Amino acid sequence: MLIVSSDAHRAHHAVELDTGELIPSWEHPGRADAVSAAVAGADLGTMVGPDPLDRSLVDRVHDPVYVEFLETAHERWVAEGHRAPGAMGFAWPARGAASPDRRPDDLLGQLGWHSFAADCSIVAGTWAAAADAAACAQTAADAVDLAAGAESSAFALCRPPGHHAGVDTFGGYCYLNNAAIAAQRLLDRGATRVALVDVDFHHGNGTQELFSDRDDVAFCSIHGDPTWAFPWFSGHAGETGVGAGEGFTLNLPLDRGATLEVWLDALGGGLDWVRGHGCDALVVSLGVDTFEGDPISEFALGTDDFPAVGAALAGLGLPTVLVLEGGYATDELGANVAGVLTGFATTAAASI
Ligand code: OKP
Ligand code: ZN
Repeated sequence: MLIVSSDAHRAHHAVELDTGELIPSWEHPGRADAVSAAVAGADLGTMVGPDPLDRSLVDRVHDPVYVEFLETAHERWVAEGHRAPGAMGFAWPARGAASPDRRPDDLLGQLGWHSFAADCSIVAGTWAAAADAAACAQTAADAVDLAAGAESSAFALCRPPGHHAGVDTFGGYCYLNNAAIAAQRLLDRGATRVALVDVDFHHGNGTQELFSDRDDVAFCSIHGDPTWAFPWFSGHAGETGVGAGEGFTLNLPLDRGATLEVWLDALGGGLDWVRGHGCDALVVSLGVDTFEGDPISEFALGTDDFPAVGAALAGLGLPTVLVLEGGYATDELGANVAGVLTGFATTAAASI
């Protein structure tokens, strides 16, 4: 398994608005460093840096106006003389009350226009980190052999994560949708349909938005039920895709406290659904915030459970790109991610 990572993430350290307080973000540089150390120690494969980012790939996944906004927002923030290190909006186009398609000219207005949550901000290093994370996903997607099975796999050690980033919005610690960029790259390389399985605790609302009207990506997400879990406004079982994409989205919301048994039962259903959709490659949005000790999530998987997650995913027998998403229990994060990857690699090797 090729491992793709970059050090550019270290300059992205932001604050978040958490229950009325501005705090250092739960999504911090120590996360990627912990994953990197654990993955190196697990001897899973060669570690490389990313190839240069293909901007046209990013511009086909996201609105190019949004990508340009992300790239320039911090320099505009500095030029306007604001004191805070990070650019963050504070007013959003509310449901039912906003003029459609009237993007404001002003930076603060655009920060609201292009975001859906105040749990992340744009600091000096954010664009470079997000662009390199996307490049890691692109490079991992280029590394897998589309004619092979699960024995051909790559891990993109992305930070910041990506699955909450939509067509033209950031939020939930995500700016560019790394997993969607990997999926689009696999399609560009000749895959006819890509399965995108999101095992992060939170609903992959950005990924769902990007692909909901398409039939070339089958998207399945297992997550805390949006009646009580972030991002609250999507991820219900009734959301199954729209137009040509009808039937190509599957949401599996679960109650609080899901154990491995409950959770794997849902994943099994999701993987059977994927098997019925004729996919020739797999992208995994790999969050391990399903861990029982995660400080901001409410499932109950143990460190010893994670290899079974990887083994189940390898059971699809598809060439696979695993993309890092969430996981905030920093002390156990490395072991939990390495556990998934080891379970995946062991099962994939046994199936050849
Ligand atoms: C990103 B990913 C904690 C605030 C949490 C939203 C969580 C974003 C999760 N009180 N902010 O899906 O892991
Ligand atoms: Zn998450």
